[in-house]
Amino acid sequence: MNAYLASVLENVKSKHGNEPEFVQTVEEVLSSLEPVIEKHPEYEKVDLLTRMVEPERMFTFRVTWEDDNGNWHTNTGWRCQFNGAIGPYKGGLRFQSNVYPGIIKFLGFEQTFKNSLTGLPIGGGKGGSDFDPAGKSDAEILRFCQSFMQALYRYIGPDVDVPAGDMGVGAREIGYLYGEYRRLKGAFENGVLTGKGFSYGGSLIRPEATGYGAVYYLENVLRHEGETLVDKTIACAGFGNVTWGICKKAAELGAKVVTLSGPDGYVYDPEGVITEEKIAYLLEMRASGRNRVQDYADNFPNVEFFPGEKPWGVKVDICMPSAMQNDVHMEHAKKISQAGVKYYIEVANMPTTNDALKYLMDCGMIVAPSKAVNAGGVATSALEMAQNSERLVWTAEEVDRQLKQIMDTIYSMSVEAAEKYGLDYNLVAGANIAGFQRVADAMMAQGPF
Ligand code: 2IT
Repeated sequence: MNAYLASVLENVKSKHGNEPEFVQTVEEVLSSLEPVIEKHPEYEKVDLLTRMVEPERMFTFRVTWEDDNGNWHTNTGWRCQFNGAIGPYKGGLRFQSNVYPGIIKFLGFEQTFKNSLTGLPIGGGKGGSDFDPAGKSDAEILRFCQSFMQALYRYIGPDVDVPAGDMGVGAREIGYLYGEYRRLKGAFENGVLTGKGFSYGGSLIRPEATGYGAVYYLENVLRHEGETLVDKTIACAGFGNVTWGICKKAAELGAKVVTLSGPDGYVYDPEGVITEEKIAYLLEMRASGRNRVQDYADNFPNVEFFPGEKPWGVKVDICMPSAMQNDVHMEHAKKISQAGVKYYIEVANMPTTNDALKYLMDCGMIVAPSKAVNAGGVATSALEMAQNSERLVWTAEEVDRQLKQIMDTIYSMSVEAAEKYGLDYNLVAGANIAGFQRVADAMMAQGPF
């Protein structure tokens, strides 16, 4: 990292030392940008990077709700409108008890580069609450979502800021949030949220899109090595919506996901999560709200459950960490390398600590970064926005075709950006550079604000 980038990072560290996830993602992105900054002194001249690591706007709001026993609770909500240079702010809402400004900021920063990579007109945003949806009744979730939207609705809109789901926010929550927005605005502005149900403006393939997109990206990586998905084994983490989409598409293309994980441990299914019944069961597990992966082992024969452990170190061809941030630490990276894994394809947002990611790359493993790999989700959200503004409904085939094309383009743009700056086949740096470039161009064009 050159002196300019180092000084930007130092400032972020001193200002956000109590937000380690944000510092981590800034460090990861800046460490790829040295060749770009050296070639473009105009960026340093206007201190573009300091501007880029500062959210345009971030606000906090009170969310008060009543539980089923008549007790009142107060949570905090946040929305970070990180960068709107290339389009309306766009990004999910996360409801999880560990949410705090550092999580929202890291996700908003990642989202800015990811959205840029899609090539579509969406800026970066993220939001959420420290509300814990686990064990809440449907009526409690409804009241929480209504209260959340009452605070947020003035600050979002189809051309302003378009939230979506993330952990803890799925189709049910989006429905409740949208219902409240529509009531407050008195208008059918369904382009204000994505991930909606199909009956009121949701896009076909959106539920599958993040997982499908990840597998489409993976196909490109395999093709580069002269390989295909047929007979490949994949270790996934988590068992949520994204992992479900990976299982489905991988099975369709002849590969098999053999591990899933949860807060309680991981399961190993040597036959793979490949049958319709098994894939559908993941949705049941999620809907049950139990948040237990052991249920999968209890429900299907020949599946082993490893309590309290992670699936990193299982012998597979491909690792796809698809659960959450910082799931893979140095100790896991070493196990992954020892297990002879050839491909490490990040899926969750920032699933790897920076030292572990560097270690895996230094081992010679083929590493792909989440901001490229999981961009199919938000890309399909942008396709949902396009359908809403055109008042049209595209077929599943049409959305899927566009999704695949977008993923192929993200992959090739990343490869080309790395090559352009003499970095060989470095998908991590390539994604950072390609994502940066478009936002930088737009910010330079729009003047200093
Ligand atoms: O991390 C992500 O890209 C998302 N949670 C989806 C965001 C979106 O607007 O669809």
